[in-house]
Amino acid sequence: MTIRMLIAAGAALAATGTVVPALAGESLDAVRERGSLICGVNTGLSGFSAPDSEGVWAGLDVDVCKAVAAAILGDGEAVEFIPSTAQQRFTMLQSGEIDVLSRNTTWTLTRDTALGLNFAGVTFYDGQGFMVPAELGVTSALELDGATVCVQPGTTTELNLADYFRANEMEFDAVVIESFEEVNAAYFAGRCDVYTTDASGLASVRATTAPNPADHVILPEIISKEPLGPVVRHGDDEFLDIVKWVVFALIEAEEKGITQANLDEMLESTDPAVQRLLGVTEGMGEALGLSESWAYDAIAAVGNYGEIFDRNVGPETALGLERGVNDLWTRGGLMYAMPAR
Ligand SMILES: N[C@@H](CCC(=O)N[C@@H](CS)C(=O)NCC(=O)O)C(=O)O
Repeated sequence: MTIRMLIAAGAALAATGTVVPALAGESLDAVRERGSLICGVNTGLSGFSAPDSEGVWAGLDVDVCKAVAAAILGDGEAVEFIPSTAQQRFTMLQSGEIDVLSRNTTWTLTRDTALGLNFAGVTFYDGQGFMVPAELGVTSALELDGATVCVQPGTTTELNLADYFRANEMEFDAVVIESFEEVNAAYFAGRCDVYTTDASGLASVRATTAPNPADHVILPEIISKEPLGPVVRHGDDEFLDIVKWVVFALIEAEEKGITQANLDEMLESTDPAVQRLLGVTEGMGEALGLSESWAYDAIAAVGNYGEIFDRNVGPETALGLERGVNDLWTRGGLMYAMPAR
C-alpha cells in the first residue's frame, strides 16, 4: 500500500466508519411518541418565560425549548410548557414530569452532580444584583448593612446573599417567599428594603412589575456568576447531546450569519461548515439520531442566538439588556459554539 492509499483509506474511515448510529434514549423516544416536548419554565419572568394574556408562552428560555422541539419533531410549536417555582423545578425534572428544564437555572457543581442532572450549555451568562427603592438614596451594596432583603427559596440567590453579607461583615434579615408574584408584591409594598436576584431578573421585574420603574435603582455590584442554561436528567446521554447541540447550533448560526430570514439562501452557501450545519452535507443529524434538517428546523423556528436575545431581552425590549458577555466570542463575548463536524 502506498502512503497515498493509506491516507485515502484513513479519510474514508473518518468520513463514514467512525459514525456510531445514535441509540434513541428514553427521553427522545418519549418525546417522539408523545409528539411534543414537555418543557419546565418559570411561572412568569418576562423576557425568559412568561405567558401572554392568551396563555401563549414567550421568552429566551421558551425559544430554547421551541428550538429543541423543532430539531426533534420538525415543529417548534410542539411544546407543552409547565411552570415551576425555583423550589419545585428540580423535582419536576428528576421525577420525569418534564423532559427538559429551561428556566433561568444556574449551572452549579451540586446541581450537575448530586441532584442527578446534566446542564446542556449556557444560554445566558448572568450574575446576581440588588435593587432598592431610589428614595433610600443607596448607591452601593456595601451600604446595605442591617437591610431586610426579599428573596426566593431554592435559589443560588439565597446562598450568594448569605455569602456576600458574611464576607463583608454585614447583617441582613431575609424575607423568603416561594411565589414569584408574592415576592414581587412584598418588595413593591415596602416589606423589604432590597430585592435580590439575577441581574436579568431585576431588569425584568423592574420593567414589567414595578408601578413606576424609575422609582427603583439596580446597584452596581454583581456578586456572583450565574450561568443559566437548559437542564436534563442524568443517564440519558442521547438527549443531553441533542439539547447541547441545539444550543450550539443556535450560536453557530449567529457565528455564520444564518438568520431565520436568510435560512433558505444559506442552503446555497459554499461554506462547508454551513453545509454541514444545515444538513446540505449529511451526517450531523444521523450522529444525533435526528433528521438532517434538525438545525435548519431549529433556526427556522426561533432564529439564531442573537435573534433570540434581541427579540426577548435585547436593547429594543422592555428589559433593554446589552449583549455584553452574551455576545459572540468574535466580538469579545463568551458565546462560542463547539464545531459541528
Ligand atoms: N438563577 C438562580 C435564580 C433563579 C430563579 O428562580 N429566579 C427567580 C427570580 S428572577 C425566578 O425566576 N422567579 C420566577 C418564578 O418563580 O417563576 C437559580 O438558578 O437558582
